[in-house]
Amino acid sequence: MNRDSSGNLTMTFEEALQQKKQEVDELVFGFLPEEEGYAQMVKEAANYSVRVGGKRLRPLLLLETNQLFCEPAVPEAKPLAVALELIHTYSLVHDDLPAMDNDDLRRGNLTTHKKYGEAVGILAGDALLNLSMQVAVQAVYIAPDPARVAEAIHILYDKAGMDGMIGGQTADVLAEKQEEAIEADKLDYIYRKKTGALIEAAMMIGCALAPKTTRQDVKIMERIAGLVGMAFQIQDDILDVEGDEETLGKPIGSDARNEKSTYVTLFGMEQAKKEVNRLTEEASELLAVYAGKDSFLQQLIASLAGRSM
Ligand code: GRG
Repeated sequence: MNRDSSGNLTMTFEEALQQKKQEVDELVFGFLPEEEGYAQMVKEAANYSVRVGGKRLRPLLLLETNQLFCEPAVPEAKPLAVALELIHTYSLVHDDLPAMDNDDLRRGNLTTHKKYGEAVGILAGDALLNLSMQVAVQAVYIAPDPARVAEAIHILYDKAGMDGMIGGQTADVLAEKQEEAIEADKLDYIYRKKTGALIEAAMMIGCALAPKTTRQDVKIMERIAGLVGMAFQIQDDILDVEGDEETLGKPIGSDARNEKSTYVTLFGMEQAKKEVNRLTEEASELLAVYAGKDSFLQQLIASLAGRSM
């Protein structure tokens, strides 16, 4: 706890983050299926993938961006935030499969296919994507302005799709097969899409759902989130070289083992760290029009640049 200028006790950023993350956890868990019936195993696997942990960054960004424009957040932001986390989780489950990264550990635990087998792993990813849509449409029924929810759902599946995250993942998977080092503009595309697209979706949807925002505001959020997403991915590359395995919950050095081109292999560690800071500062400057530098959202974005997991 800290004291403000009037002597009142206030939560530190870390305490507020933990509290908000716990609220998101409870929100997301509330939409998970009962584990029963002949399809019990796929439900268990889907629930396991969600419950096993994670920073809940994307729903936090969505809800906090919404609150920039309307306090408290509009109720329809909640199903959209959950849907986004479900899409993110499905993407990790599929990314870990033998046909993609073939990883055994995620968030310090067995990956879904390692625990439940490959077929159920694939199905659990599919199920989470399907559930995301079932959850997202619930927002239509509680929204005073369904047109804004339609726009939000459009953004979500556009950013998750073939010109978004799936497009980036495809280019990434294909680039791993190429012999020579990756071209810088292709790496930029992969990072913007594979990692950046869902972060853009988070801030754009948060903004689009607020009653008085304009398309111009949503565009500005896309730009800010694009910078945040790029910094987030480059930091991921840095952590794969310098991170702590226990904190990360997975082995480091996987990029080097797979001879994968990353921002670090292309431009060096020093430049990578500089770039994370530069991108984060630019995002913070643009956001300052909407959010004071000591706001939770600004602090959240700043914390990502120094993250260790
Ligand atoms: C399979 C369609 C499909 C897409 C996969 C997200 C993704 C696309 C692949 C993951 C590859 C990867 C590890 C990228 C680094 C950045 C990233 C998205 C990390 C995971 O996100 P975090 O750190 O994860 O927010 P937690 O566990 O905290 O939720």
